[in-house]
Amino acid sequence: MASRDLDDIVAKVEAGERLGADDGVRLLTTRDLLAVGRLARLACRRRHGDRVYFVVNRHINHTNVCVNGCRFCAFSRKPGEPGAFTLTLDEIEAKALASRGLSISELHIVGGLNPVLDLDYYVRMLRRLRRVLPGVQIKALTAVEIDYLARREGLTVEEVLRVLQDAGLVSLPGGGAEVFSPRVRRLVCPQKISGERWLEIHAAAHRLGIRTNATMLYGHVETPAERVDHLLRLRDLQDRTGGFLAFIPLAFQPRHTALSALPGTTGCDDLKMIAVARLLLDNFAHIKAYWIGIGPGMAQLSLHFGANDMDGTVVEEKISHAAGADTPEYSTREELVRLIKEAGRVPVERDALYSAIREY
Ligand code: V47
Ligand code: SF4
Repeated sequence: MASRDLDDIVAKVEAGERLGADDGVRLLTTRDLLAVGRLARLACRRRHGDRVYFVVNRHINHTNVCVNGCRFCAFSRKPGEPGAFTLTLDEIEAKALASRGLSISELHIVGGLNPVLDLDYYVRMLRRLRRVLPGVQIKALTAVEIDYLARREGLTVEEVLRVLQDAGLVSLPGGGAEVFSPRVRRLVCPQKISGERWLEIHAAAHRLGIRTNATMLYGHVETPAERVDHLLRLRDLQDRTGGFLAFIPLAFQPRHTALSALPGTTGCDDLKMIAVARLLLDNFAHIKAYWIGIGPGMAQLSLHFGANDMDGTVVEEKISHAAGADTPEYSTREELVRLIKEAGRVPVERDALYSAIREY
């Protein structure tokens, strides 16, 4: 029997009423996982019916050199440290071209804050990729990288975004958001831009017509209230701009990081995080289950807990795998279609901006 202590929240969701911070904390902390899942599934199916999206994409990490040193990151290296790499434009082009046979529709490009790379490197990268793969949309550079480039070049964020947009940038990935709480940022990423700055940069992108994603790195030192605060700040900005495409909860992978003593997330936590995101982010169309972080099986289950997107084929993933993720690094179109169909849903292949390419 389901417990009755969420009855008032159930009534709100059924009536299509907006949930508040207290509701969010209660949903995150209840033991009644299935009740939360049922509500999230209702909210998701109201919007999307049976359709679940996926994208045939490729990730490229152009450099792991980073001056920031976030404590949860096992991917980055200081300039000159063993294992540091920076890809040349020829190497980036070769990686992109290697995926040509897969008919990818999105390139996802992120890296560290590398003092050697100037705006011109990124402009030439985007132009070259657009020339060799003209039909492929490029989602590149987190708000953290945009801020770094603006400061490095003495330009405003708007100026940097405009230059990148002209060179072919279509959207920004959601990285760098972590948890907005200043307390959490002080503990896990003290050198990173503030939550306010992250939100400002996404607002600037939205003003220029650049759509963006949002993430939250969960499962380290944050409290339930801090998770909820993060989601509500995203919801506020989305009310003002409507520029966010998707929210992606990122499950913290602790191995090889300065926080390796932490245990990482559990299956119940992963499912609840997806469900609560769906319920609180009532103005976000898409909640993505990132199978790289939680595994293909959990990502498939999360389609019954409010997720409507399985992300993509990815091909090569370095950030979560540097931190010990034991998932594969790539998937195939066929495997994503199979996972979605076996969950009883209709797979829809999409591009970076969520235009449908093909229904299976
Ligand atoms: O911002 C770093 C996270 C992010 C770890 O927009 C870690 O479609 C887990 O933003 N364990 C970058 N996560 C990845 C990212 C992303 C991924 C997939 C899709 C999209 C999208 C965006 O990776 C960073 C940071 O939050 N990260 N270290 C770690 N140990
Ligand atoms: Fe650098 Fe990003 Fe890693 Fe932080 S998470 S150290 S900003 S690469």
